[in-house]
Amino acid sequence: MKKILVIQDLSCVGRCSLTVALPILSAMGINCSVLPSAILSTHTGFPEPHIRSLTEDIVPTCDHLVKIGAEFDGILVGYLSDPAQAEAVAELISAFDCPVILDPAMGDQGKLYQGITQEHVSVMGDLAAMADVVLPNVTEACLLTGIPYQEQTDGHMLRMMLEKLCGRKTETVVITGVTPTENQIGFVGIHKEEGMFSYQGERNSKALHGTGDMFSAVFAGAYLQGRDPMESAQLAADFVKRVLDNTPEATPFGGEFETQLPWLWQQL
Ligand code: PXL
Repeated sequence: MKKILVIQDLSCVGRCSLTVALPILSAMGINCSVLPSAILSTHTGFPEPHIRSLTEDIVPTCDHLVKIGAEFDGILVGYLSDPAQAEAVAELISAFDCPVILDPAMGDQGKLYQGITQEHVSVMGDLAAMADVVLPNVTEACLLTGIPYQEQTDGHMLRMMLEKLCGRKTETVVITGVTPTENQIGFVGIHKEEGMFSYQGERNSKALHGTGDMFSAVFAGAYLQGRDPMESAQLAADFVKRVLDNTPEATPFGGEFETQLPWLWQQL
């Protein structure tokens, strides 16, 4: 059985990060270990969440995992609550010899999430350069490349961002939430050797917290099960679409992904 370590916050209420990644990866038949980077009462889409940062616990936890001989087939890194966490995570990544998938969760629809600073954007950029796969949305791709955000992206802008983010270590980049027309949504990606790929479907106009976390979890599960980046991203996009279609109302409590886990299981 494949083993993954997921490093993200644990938000008590409001589906996102670990409360999404753990059930999804388990349903995909992956042994999912977790390292909570912070504990929040809710994600930051609710006003004034209580936040306990676990930055100081990341390196000692990592040391203990190394000591007991823990090994992983992949590491998935998502939302981090402060810039110092990115440095601790960089240290952890160096201690394990396995592919790293990074979802540089920092913002959406042209805006930073509550509490994310320019320093955070800068250290996330350093972390992105250490990752094998980077999965930003359009906003995060703009932040990481310094290209001004625009909702309606064009092919030239997307290619420029993909090429900038694809680097010495990074061999795959997938930019999510690309809207070529008002009624379409999808992703564009690049693989260092295979070149560019893209996928579009009908857009569901609901905007829900946590859908990026669902995308990265499904992508990571499929990728660890041996699917190529295009297939992994396609499964992730189809899953998110099903969640949006099957969630009656967009609320900060997030998308009803639980009902779609049997479908996900059947795809593998
Ligand atoms: O879905 C991204 C995310 C994850 N975790 C926390 C968040 C957000 C987005 O707002 O606040 C705590």
